[in-house]
Amino acid sequence: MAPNAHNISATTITPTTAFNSTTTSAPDFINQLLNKIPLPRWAIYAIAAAIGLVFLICFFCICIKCCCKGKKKKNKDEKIKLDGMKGSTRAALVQPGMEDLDYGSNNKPKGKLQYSLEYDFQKQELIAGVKQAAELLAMDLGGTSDPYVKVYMLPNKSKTWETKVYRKTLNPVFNETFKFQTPQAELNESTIVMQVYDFNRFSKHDIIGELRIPLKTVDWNHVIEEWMELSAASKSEHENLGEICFSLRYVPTVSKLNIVILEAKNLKKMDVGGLSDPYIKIQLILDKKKWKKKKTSVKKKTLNPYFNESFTFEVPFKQIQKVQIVISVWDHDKVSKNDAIGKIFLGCSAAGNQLRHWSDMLSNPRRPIAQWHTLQSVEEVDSALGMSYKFKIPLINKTF
Ligand SMILES: *[C@@H]1O[C@H](CO)[C@@H](O)[C@H](O)[C@H]1NC(C)=O
Ligand SMILES: *[C@@H]1O[C@H](CO)[C@@H](O)[C@H](O)[C@H]1NC(C)=O
Ligand SMILES: *[C@@H]1O[C@H](CO)[C@@H](O)[C@H](O)[C@H]1NC(C)=O
Ligand SMILES: *[C@@H]1O[C@H](CO)[C@@H](O)[C@H](O)[C@H]1NC(C)=O
Ligand SMILES: [Ca+2]
Repeated sequence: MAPNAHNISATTITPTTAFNSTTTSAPDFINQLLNKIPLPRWAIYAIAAAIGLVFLICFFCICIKCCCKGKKKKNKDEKIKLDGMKGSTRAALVQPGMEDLDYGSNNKPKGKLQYSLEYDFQKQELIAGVKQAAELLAMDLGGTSDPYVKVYMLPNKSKTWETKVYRKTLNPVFNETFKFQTPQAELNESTIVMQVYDFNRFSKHDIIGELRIPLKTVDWNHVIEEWMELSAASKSEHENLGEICFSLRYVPTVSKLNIVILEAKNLKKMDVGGLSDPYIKIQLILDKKKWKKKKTSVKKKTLNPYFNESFTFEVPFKQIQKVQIVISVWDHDKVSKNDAIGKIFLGCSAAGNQLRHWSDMLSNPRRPIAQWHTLQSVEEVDSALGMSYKFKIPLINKTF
């Protein structure tokens, strides 16, 4: 406090002194000035030294901060490079199964897409152009992809357009436009979605990345045409994947969690021109790690399987608050690797219907509570769980 006060008095004195002694030499001037300050010399020197020290510390702080920033940035760059390398070798050697995706790879660049947007006020239609993509993430053996783009509008996903598939390229030129009949008044609430997929002959197509453009931000006086980085498709909306019914029962006294998988219906067809062979996997997750898992038998050629299979897990009461249950529906496939049709997860960190089911179970110990659930996309659930799975080599590689 004290040095500060003296500092102020010193500066207030300065102007008058300076004005009176413009002709005196510098040392004299400083001496005069020091004499006018009602403090002993040593105190003034001490204050000056203190102020100097403070400045020096500030200077060092700034320097250190600058250096650290540089270092951090470098680390990040290295990390990205490492990730990218890992990704390309992985893609080149094997195709990871859906459940083996490494969620750290969500940060990996997906590539970029050049699109255009235009609104025809006369016809009340939106014209969305998919121009070209560049530097797409490789999804196939040999470090390439077979890209195509799906375009649709939200919230009313009435029509989904698709471009042609371009084989074995990471820089396709699509040059296609798609029209959406949309009244002007609804533009503000709409979002255009462009998703870049990798086509696969015998298995589920992988999504490479997506753009989501909220139309209220667009200035319709011009034709928009620009490049944009693709982001991970984590927020994809619910296409109709199907529904599943199961019951949950928890008995705290014996630490038993009982799950009865009852049935599923309207499952999405995974085999081209055929029915699926569904089975259900139940996975318990604790602290973001796979803990326990079980699965049902496979039901042949049906989209509405009936299971009525019961599973019991030992879950101590202190874990029940932390555990997450992932219930996923799979299509058993003898030819290629199995595909997940959809998933949901329950637990205290779940939301909506799933959270309701979970808390109903907890508030009714020993009683089985059954409920239907709408399946969500694998990507959506996995990104909500933020899991990091171990990478396993699948038995059968996805080939073209
Ligand atoms: C894109 O399509 C338009 C018309 O459909 C054509 O005039 C143009 O040359 C095409 N551009 C490329 C790069 O293929
Ligand atoms: C859409 O939003 C913009 C700005 O937010 C506003 O100027 C415009 O009037 C809105 N259009 C309609 C049709 O609501
Ligand atoms: C969505 O569709 C409903 C009825 O089909 C319509 O009333 C509504 O305005 C549409 N909303 C948008 C944003 O297109
Ligand atoms: C379901 O299984 C239980 C025992 O496992 C059995 O008692 C019950 O009758 C079965 N329900 C139906 C509808 O098959
Ligand atoms: Ca492919």
